[in-house]
Amino acid sequence: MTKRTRLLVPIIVVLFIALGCFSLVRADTQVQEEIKVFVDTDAAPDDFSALMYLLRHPSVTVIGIGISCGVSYVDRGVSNTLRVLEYLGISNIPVAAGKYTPLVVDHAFPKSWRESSNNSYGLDLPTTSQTPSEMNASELMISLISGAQENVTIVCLGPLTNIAIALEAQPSIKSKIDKIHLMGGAVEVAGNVGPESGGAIPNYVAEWNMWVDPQAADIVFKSGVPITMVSLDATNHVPVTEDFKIRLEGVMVTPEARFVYNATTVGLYFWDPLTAVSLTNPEVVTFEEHHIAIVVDLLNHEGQTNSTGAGSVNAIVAVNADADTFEDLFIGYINGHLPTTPITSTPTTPTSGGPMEPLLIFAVISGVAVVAIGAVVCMRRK
Ligand SMILES: [Ca+2]
Repeated sequence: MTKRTRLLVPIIVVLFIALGCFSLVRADTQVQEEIKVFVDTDAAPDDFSALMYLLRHPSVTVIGIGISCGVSYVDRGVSNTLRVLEYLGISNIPVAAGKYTPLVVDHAFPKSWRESSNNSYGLDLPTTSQTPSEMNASELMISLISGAQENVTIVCLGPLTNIAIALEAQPSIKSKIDKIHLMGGAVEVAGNVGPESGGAIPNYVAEWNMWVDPQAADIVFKSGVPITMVSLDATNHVPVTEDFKIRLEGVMVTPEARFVYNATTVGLYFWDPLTAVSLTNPEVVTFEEHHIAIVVDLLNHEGQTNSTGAGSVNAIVAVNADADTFEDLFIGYINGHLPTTPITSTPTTPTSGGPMEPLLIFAVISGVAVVAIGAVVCMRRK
């Protein structure tokens, strides 16, 4: 081998390795398309944890937030959400108050739960000078979705009141909604209203969000807008465990991770966080297609989500969940680290490239490099 060849070989090797690494990084950053999201939430601690995941996720852009009449009182929900944004240093996302009561019924979460919103659930949040939108939640939803260049996904973490009002007031926005991705319902499992109210509300078939405003849920499920429903069937598989808290405590470095640590209570479930994670990574749940009908007027069944077994599919329902994968992704993103778990598409949002793409590119380029080096060496020997 000549002196010139000996100099050329390492240069070619370095060049191809650099190209391989560049393609690896480039392919990784192209893993998922941007998802524009409007979040409608009832501003409970697990809502804030889910919101932080969405705000942290590099593929998600939150364009606005509406507050529904759920666990929090609406005005407190608005101020607490603004304080959460202040805590994260975010000041460019509008937050709007929704309707103070359900459309028809007088259902509400237990008063003692709602009053916890008055002191922001004891969570340490800063005060803020940020002010709510002058629009109400439905008006803000209509305005942002109508004005968006791309279609928008609505993530609903509370009762469906504001969304039903928006769909009825401005049906034209339906064509600009990719889907409504919601936490709620119970298909094959029992509801949680009766058990969690200690029997004070004798409804053992409905989930809280659906029970609070069954008429709103009925409107949304009949709207024709694609729905993915993260039901109790799935969330029952992701309890908040002591192990989760210990694991998070051991690695948390971001404000989001510290907040989630303080906001999660062992014995409850990751209702809204599973909903958020299954938006970006649907592989954490198992989906089934259903035609869901909402019970609106049968005593002690209001808000029941019946899979009728007939009619066209109007909802893709998450019926199971992989707790380990969920926890990896949730902790990874809120803690500012890209998880090692491959990112995949949502059912209606195709991705470009899979986890094998960067490896294949690297392998091909490395192979070409080896062949090129061999050829150069052979030529020089001749
Ligand atoms: Ca919620």
